[in-house]
Amino acid sequence: QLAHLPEHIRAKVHNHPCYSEEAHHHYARMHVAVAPACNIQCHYCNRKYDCANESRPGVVSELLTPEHAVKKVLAVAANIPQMTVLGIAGPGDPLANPERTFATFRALTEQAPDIKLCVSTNGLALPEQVEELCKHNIDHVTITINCVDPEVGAKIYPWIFWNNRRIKGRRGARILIEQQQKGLEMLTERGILVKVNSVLIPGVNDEHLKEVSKVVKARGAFLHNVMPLIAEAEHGTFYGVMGQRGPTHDELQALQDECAGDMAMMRHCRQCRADAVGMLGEDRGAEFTLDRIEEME
Ligand code: CLF
Ligand code: SF4
Repeated sequence: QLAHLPEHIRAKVHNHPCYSEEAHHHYARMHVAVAPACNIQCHYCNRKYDCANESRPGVVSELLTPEHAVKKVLAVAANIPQMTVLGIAGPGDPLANPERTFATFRALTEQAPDIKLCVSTNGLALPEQVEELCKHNIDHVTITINCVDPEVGAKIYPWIFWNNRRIKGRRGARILIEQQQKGLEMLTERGILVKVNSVLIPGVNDEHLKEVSKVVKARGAFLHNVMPLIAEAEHGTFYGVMGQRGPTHDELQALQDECAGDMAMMRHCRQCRADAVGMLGEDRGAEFTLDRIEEME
């Protein structure tokens, strides 16, 4: 799977469990939930739970300060030698919490320079943060891109928070789409590997995602991860309450196959929690609560 890649890219992905299918059998990742705020609203999100752009909706992660996050990473690294990647993916949007996110990255660059840093964002604040991301030596960024057409976007995003104002409907969606595409281009120009996550929402963006795949590939995205919408009424999201269904397994696979003509597809995503620890699909978070870490010290 990696053999066709140039050496410098292989070096970046060979031990990243999300960017390489092969690597996820051997290497682990962890997330620290340091980023509570968000700057947009998605119809599949309820703020009580983790950011559903990258994480499993319906779970509540333990919010950490950057200091506690660093402690936790060092404790996990000492106990799980396969842990190669530290990601920040919530519970809100990491780039809507730049102080907390970058304080964590800064401390880890100093104290654990071998751990790869990874971040996942809705993209709204991305262009203004690209230089800062480069300073922290981040090679992997995920942007959740569910549409490239504001008409479709208005059915997914009721509003965004932009220049201290709430902007609704198509106008908001247009700004979000422009920021995502600009951010994607800026990152790929700088050699950062960008994974695009798309949430498949039947009847809303299912037909449209093939176009999304083409557009992001043309802008240099490395990998496309089409994830199923998980909408349960009890999660209290707009979609959940409106009875919007998620895709069937066959629908998801069919769309991944159709997009695959255009670019590499990720098919082993486990929709991790914003505080996940361990191999993909594994959750060892309970072994590394703050109480336990203090006992270890
Ligand atoms: Fe985390 Fe995401 Fe980085 Fe991976 S998860 S920030 S790229 S280190 Fe991976 Fe989990 Fe799927 Fe995300 S399996 S939800 S794709
Ligand atoms: Fe929720 Fe994440 Fe969307 Fe923000 S970006 S509204 S946290 S799903």
